[in-house]
Order: sequence, then structure tokens, then C-alpha cells
Amino acid sequence: MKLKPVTIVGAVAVAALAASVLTLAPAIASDKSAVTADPSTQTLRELSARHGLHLGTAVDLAALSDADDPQYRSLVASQFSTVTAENVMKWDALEPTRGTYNWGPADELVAFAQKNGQRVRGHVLVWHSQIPTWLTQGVEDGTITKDELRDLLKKHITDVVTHFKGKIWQWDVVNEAATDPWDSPSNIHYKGFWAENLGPEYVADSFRWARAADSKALLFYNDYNIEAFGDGGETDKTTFVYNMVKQLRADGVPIDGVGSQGHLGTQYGNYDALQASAALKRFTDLGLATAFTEVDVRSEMTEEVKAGTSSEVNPRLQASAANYSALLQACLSNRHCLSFTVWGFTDKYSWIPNWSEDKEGLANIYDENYQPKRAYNMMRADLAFSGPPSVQPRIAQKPKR
Ligand code: 9MR
Repeated sequence: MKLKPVTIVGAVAVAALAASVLTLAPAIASDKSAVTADPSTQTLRELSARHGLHLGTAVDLAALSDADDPQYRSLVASQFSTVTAENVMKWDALEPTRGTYNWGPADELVAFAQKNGQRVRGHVLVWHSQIPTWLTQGVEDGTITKDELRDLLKKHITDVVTHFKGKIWQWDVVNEAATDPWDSPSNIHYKGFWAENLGPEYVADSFRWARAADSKALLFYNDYNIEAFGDGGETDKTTFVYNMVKQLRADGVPIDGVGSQGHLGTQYGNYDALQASAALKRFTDLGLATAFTEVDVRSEMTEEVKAGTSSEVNPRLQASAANYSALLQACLSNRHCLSFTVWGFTDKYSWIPNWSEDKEGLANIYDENYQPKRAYNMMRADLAFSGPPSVQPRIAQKPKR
């Protein structure tokens, strides 16, 4: 995936806090004991419970099962109330060989979540990336026809949703279906393996198949760079996604929510809390729930940063924290924003260095040694020092017919 911001619509800085949606009024709580406790001793999980908000993390299954790293496991359990499989529920992980499912690691995560009273976000049913080679090769060499491909997609969704039926709170049904403005042509359009082979109808079909397999899970469309609206024109990805989900709703397609990933970088302009809040509102005015699903805020790793030069590192930590805060405040401001998930919580296991060839890093809320960073404390402050009238408890979303 390429990630690069398109629209620089405003600086996120400490100013985001000034224009904050927070108030200092006492919180209305879903959990009263959480309100009376001292916030400085409370976890993200406890503080978010005040608002009925689920605070989540993506989980790296190798780290979770590493006996030499008990801290990873214990922080997943203590700090978070929802988990997402970073990779083990993707098609290539679940069905590496045609017809043979490998449920083990994904089942392990679900069992861990159940043991720790956590909800599970299912990620991901349909994406152009991380699909098995037998599938892409079969299409390429013609041994899988287009009709068969559609049947295979239906079977995949049905099998996976049925396997996890009753255990998944929100499913990312379709992920990243839209192009970016830096693609050619620059007007936003459907992209990738599924659109190229099945046409854009695959999106509606996928939601219908998922609903048929589990009538209770909330079904989400999930994408990046949709944290705020741009100019509303042909190259505005958020507008494209908005029009797409509006049309799906109008057509009676069972979509319940939009997931905004939130992969940001401190080298870009990004958004303030009010811009992100306004975007959530437009989606929720359509009758949809929202969630931030993959939040991390990376920075450029110059030689000075790598050497730990504090005058270079500190502004990055501060800017990263301000971005986490802007998105969290936006989520808090909207009663239909059900969960806020970070894409991994420690720099120890972040996908960013690998993807950026070590040019970027520092994206998570704990450092590589599990020391909480500014972002962690800023998030806790946002959760602790917020309440009515701007921040009200969540309103549960019911699956649409
Ligand atoms: O974090 C995931 C990383 O470990 C994988 O190598 C990568 C493969 O594309 O996918 C990462 O997760 C992606 C998520 O599933 C969808 N949105 C973008 C995430 C970051 O690329």
C-alpha cells in the first residue's frame, strides 16, 4: 500500500487541543467506578469505558504467542477492549492452499479476546492485497474463469464469516476499494484485483454475502486517507467513498459502518479534530456507524533521529501525539464512532520500518521497550478530561437489514 496524504488542509499542532471538543465537565459514565478513579492510574481500556468507547489494537500473532515476550500479551489484555488480527484473518493466511483452511492462529486470537473480555474486529474479507497465489495465478493463467472467481469470493466470505459467527463485532468486509489521487488517472475510481476482474458490483455482493452468513455482525467498509473531506471534486477520495456508501445504503445493501484507518505521518499537514469530526458526522448522518480502525502516526527517520538527538526526536513525538489526539477527539465527539483501534501499540512490532525500508518509524504509542510515549498519555488525557455536552456515551449500532 502506498500512503501519502493528498490534501494538506490544516496543521495539526498543539493548536488542535485549543480548538478542542473537550470540556472539563465530569463525564457521564457507562462505568461509574471508572470515573471516580484517578485517571493517571487508569488504562486506556478503563478510561475509554467511560464513554462506552472500545479502544483497540491490531495484534501480531507471533508476538502474542512469544513466550519470551510476556509484556506484549499483558499489555494487549490490560490496555485494550477490542482486538484486530493484523494479518491472520487475511485470505492468504486462512487458505494458503485451495480448499484447506488454517484457522489456528485466528482462533487463538479470538480465544484470547474472549478470555480477556474483549471484542473482535474481523479484518479482512475482501482486499486486493494478501490474497493467495493459487487464486491470482489461476485467474492469470485462465484456469479460474470470472464466473468461478465470483463463486470463490462468495464461498470465501461465507466460509470465513460462518466460521467466526457470533464472535466478531465488526467485520471489515471490503478494504481499500478506491484509488488515490496520485494514481493515474487521478480521478478517484475503483481499483485492484476484484474491481478489475468482477467490476465494482463485487462491493455490494460482498456485503450481501457477509450479512447472509452472520446477521448480527456489523459490516464495515474500510479505507485510508478518508479522515477529512477535501474539495469535493473528482480527486477527493473521501467524497468518492462517501458517494459510494451513500449509494450502497440507497440500494439497500447491508452496510453498517465506515472505518477510517488513520495511517498518518508527522511530515504531512494532516487534520485537526474539528475537521475529522466533521467528516465522521457526514458519514453518520447517512445512518452509518464509524470507527478509526488502524491508527498510527509515523515520522521520518533522519540520521539525527536514529541517533536519538532529542531536539529532533521530541518534536516528532509531540506531533505524533497531537495527531493521535485529533483523531481520538473526533471519535469522542461523535456518538456513532464505536471504536478507536491503533495499528499495533509498540514500535517493537510496527509494520512501518519494514514497509518504508527504515526511512520512517516511531509510529506507535509505546516505544520499542514498552515505555509509554506522549501519544499514550495524550490519549489518556483526552479520554479522562472529556464529557458532556460535547462528548456523550456511544449509541450502539444495530445491523441493517
Ligand atoms: O500491518 C500489516 C503488515 O504486517 C502487512 O505486511 C501488510 C501487507 O500489506 O498489511 C499491513 O496491514 C494493512 C492492513 O491490513 C490494511 N490497511 C493498511 C495496513 C498497513 O499496510
